[in-house]
Amino acid sequence: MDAAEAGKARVASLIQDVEKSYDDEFQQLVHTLPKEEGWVSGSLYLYQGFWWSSLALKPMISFQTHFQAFDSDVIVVTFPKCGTTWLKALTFSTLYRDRFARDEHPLLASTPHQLVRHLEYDVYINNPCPDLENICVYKPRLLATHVPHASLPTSIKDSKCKIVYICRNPMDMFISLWLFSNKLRDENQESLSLDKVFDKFCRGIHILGPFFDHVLEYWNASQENPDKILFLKYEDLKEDMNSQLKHLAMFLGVPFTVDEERQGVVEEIANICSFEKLKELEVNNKGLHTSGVPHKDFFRKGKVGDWSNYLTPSMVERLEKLIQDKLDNSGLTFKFSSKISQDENVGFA
Ligand code: PAP
Repeated sequence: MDAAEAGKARVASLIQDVEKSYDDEFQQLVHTLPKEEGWVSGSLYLYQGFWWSSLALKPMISFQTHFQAFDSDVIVVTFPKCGTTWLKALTFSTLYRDRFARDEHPLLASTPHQLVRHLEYDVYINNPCPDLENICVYKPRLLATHVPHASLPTSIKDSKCKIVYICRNPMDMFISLWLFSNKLRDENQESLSLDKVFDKFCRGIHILGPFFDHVLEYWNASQENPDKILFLKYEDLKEDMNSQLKHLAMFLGVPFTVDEERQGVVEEIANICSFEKLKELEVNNKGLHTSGVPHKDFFRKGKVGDWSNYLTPSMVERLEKLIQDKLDNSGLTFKFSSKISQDENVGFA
């Protein structure tokens, strides 16, 4: 069995196991929730205004109920397929850069997802009260989640811990999610057609959807409290990694020194975390993540604007309208192409 087949089998069996593990109380809760067919196996449940997979719902509620934040914690929050893998690598490499020698960078031996553990898709999956002190080898603790702002554990909101959020233009995010979901579908499931999932996406029925609600919650919270939440965009990282990295380091309270800048530390971090570098490392090409996803499936094309190879003009038109409706007056804009021109900006800069 190759990694792709092993991944499909693992995802399907994990979802079955998790669903079987629902106790009576949880079953009762689940029965009250609106339900839709998932894009992979299992179902999507609408919980606190967002669609959760049957795999992550229970662990997310454990996380929400039991997690105690420290003031020193750093939480990477992402919308799925918006740069989770990349931001984990960048934040880890920036925050802990004085802990390892350059030629012994932990990213050479572990995947970004192993170094920055995901709360609901990893650490809380098999354990409602995981030992986070042991799980987080380096301190301050650095962890990741997709949880919407309104559903964050109170201690994250009330403490001084920092949140780094990343999102991406919804067209590239959607295509990435569609292709990723198709890779993970069971052998006996048909591939998801673009038409069918596009309509679901526009109606917000997808993992952690609606996309715009998730993004706007964090956008508004970051505007209100910029010292607490750093709001990043995938396209900005692609366009100007060095200044984005300096901004990240400053936000985390570990600004690059003049000496570090002279020595090229910023460029080194950008380089080791780059799509090209991570994609070719052996560690990212073998094995499965705790959620069953083959590690290599977190790396596909890593480009801005790939949506133009898939979306039809009428799909683009529908999405542009949706973007305008949702983001109007929010001050949030997206870039849709790596060669930015005024025409290619929707949302609108
Ligand atoms: P997740 O939310 O499921 O953990 P996430 O890492 O956000 O996944 O999404 C994967 C996307 O990020 C893929 O995009 P694509 O399908 O459009 O190609 C993947 O290629 C891209 N990606 C992964 N690592 C990097 C990186 N180092 N630099 C840029 N893009 C990356």
